[in-house]
Amino acid sequence: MISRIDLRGPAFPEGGIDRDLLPRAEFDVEAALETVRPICEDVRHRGTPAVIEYGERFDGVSLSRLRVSQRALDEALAGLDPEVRAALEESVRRARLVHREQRRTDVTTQVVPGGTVTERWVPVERVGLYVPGGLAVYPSSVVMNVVPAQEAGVAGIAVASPPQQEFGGAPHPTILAACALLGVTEVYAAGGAQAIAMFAYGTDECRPVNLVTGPGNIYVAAAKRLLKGRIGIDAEAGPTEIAVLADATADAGFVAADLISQAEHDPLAAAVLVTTSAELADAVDKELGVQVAAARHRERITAALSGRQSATVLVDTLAQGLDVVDAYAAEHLEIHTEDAAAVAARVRNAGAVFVGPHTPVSLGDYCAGSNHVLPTGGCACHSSGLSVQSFLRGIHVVDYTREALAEVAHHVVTLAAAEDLPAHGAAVTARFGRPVT
Ligand code: HSO
Ligand code: ZN
Repeated sequence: MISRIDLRGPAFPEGGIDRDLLPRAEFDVEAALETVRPICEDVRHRGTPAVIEYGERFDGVSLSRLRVSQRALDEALAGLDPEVRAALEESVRRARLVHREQRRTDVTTQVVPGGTVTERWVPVERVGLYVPGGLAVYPSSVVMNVVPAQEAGVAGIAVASPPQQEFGGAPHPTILAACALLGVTEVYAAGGAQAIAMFAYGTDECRPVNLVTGPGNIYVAAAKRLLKGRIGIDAEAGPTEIAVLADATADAGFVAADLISQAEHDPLAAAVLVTTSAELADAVDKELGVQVAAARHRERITAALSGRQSATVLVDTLAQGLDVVDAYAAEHLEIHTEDAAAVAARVRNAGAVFVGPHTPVSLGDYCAGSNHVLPTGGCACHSSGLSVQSFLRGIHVVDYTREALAEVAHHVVTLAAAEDLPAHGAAVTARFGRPVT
């Protein structure tokens, strides 16, 4: 079901691994840009009626307003299964523990006597959090977006999630309940590119936001790319990915279960096993055969595992395995090896690392305390997952006295002259009424 790439022996590219050699889902955001451009423009000019019309066209619902009433939020929470509520509460509690530690304190550096730079951390004023509602419904993503925003001190938090035919055009009730549980009161029944445009440009119902976070489908990703600059974005999340680095000590049943767990998200999801043990690879194949056949979503799991984005990669050594997983830069990386913690410490590129046999990705998806909004598509080599930091800006507050300025003035004048920007130098010398060099 899952294809093999054999990099053992001389096949291993010693000069470094070209990341294009490795499997990756087809996720052509560029192509989707042309589809979303007119939608975003339309929302920009016509506002709410345009968002409602796209909801009719794409989600098959007809709404008179997008904002979900407080009553609907309260009712959703009241109707939430108590077990789901308890699980969400535990998820929130653990996420808060971790994210609270990420808060930044302002730091003042005295550069010279009388000259200081303070880095002040200021939350973004207003954010739009997107919660998808396609193949699956993710109240857990509400937690993963809202908790860091709240811990960062964001004052205005708006959530958008696609309207569901089944629920009279409201977002899924568990999404609404999760919002209510977290104290989020501003929720919109809007999905796709039109939701991102609504956040970016604002409408009569929804004031524009400064930053949009959260995963979504390719149209959401394309709208984020298009509107980036006007708004900040976290990342253009693509299909989910799991990589597993395993040696002969790994439990094939666990590895197969974890590969399947992420393949369950999407026919485009990627599952990559990198191993030093051909025996383990065979055992995992066997387990996949058994476990997939019994899985509820076996169709999309099979599509994901047999797609060109998934593979088993055979290597000779763990060091080579680490090179492969670093080149791949997976959203999620599990380590199933001897001394897994030491191996994990050597990983350079991954959205999140899950250490040892008892730390499956699905724990992190819900209840580890870590965040599950993570960089996909190889972006883990330059970006981090969602955190409190995603919702903060560091502002340098620079404060120099006359004496401190005088002391360095000649250097400023010299550098300004070197860049042929004498007015820059003059702005300094003006303070002293005489040349400073
Ligand atoms: N694994 C997904 C997140 C998720 N899983 C939500 C279950 N629900 C992307 O990290
Ligand atoms: Zn998941």
